[in-house]
Amino acid sequence: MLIKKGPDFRYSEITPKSVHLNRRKFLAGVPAVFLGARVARAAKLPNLAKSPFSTTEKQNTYDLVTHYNNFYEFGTAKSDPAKNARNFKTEPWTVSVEGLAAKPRKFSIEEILKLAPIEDRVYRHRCVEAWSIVVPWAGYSLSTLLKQVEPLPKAHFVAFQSYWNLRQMPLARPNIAGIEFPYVEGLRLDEAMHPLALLCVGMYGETLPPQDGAPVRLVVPWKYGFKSIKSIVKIRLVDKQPPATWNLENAHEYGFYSNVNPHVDHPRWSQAHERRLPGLFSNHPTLMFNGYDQVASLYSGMDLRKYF
Ligand SMILES: Nc1nc2c(c(=O)[nH]1)N[C@H]1C(S)=C(S)[C@@H](COP(=O)(O)O)O[C@H]1N2
Ligand SMILES: [Mo]
Repeated sequence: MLIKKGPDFRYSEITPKSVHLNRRKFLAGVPAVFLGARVARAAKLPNLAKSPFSTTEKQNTYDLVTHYNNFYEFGTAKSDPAKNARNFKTEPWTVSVEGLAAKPRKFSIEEILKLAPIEDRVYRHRCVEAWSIVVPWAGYSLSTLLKQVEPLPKAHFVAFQSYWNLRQMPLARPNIAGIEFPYVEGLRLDEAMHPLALLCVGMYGETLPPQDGAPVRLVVPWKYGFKSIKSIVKIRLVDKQPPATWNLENAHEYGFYSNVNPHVDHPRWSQAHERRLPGLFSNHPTLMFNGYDQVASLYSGMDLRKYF
């Protein structure tokens, strides 16, 4: 069903008028049989609330942020996801929030969008590859979703899992991408409950484009980018430290914590400086916790060289 009119809220109904009208005009001439595999379009997220966590640094352009991606399910080159995720079908979408919780349940993406006011949060995003970008993400604290299911006292970690489907993601194979799938990540529960940890449903005031992790991803701004898992389908409250994709791949190079830290180099390159895109030179000093000092208390008493 393409444009359904009914009492139930649909993701497509938050599409801006202009896009809707243009699509209608375009679709009017297309036989319905070709419309089965409809693709979610970026839609306006109206009335975004401002966030006190936003940086005032200059934002990168939408064009850069949507054409310089890491999303190995859609290819390993930075330019691959923009091309290969173009037809990624993300409707319908549900996220199962399960495990050690009093009220585990599934949430449709429509429910997630309505759970709390969506905020505009401008974060600096720091990849482990020593480049960084500034993006106006849209979402709300992950804690809002986790509280819905009432984590039990024995839940100490949160495990996340990305969508994985070879029909939609033919490149998402270990022999092609060099990592195992599905992509998985984890946080300690207190990290996941920190208000800075963002459940992200959009960017630049619109829903997420496929290459940036539609329809819902994490953004954990004090950690290296690979912790910010994309296109999430499962969130599980667990008692032990869960597996994380890059740590599984090479535990010597990628730790579970992966806090941005200028004093702990990657074995193959320095983390002391970063390249602030679109700049060409790695000449900006890396900030501890990527500048998000308010998380420091989460790690008091921990040796961050050992727990890197
Ligand atoms: N499922 C999944 N999530 C992922 C990745 C991935 O390959 N697959 N790459 C990670 C890495 S290394 C980074 S730097 C960020 C990139 O997010 P962006 O493309 O929106 O900037 O996504 C992270 N999340
Ligand atoms: Mo990354």
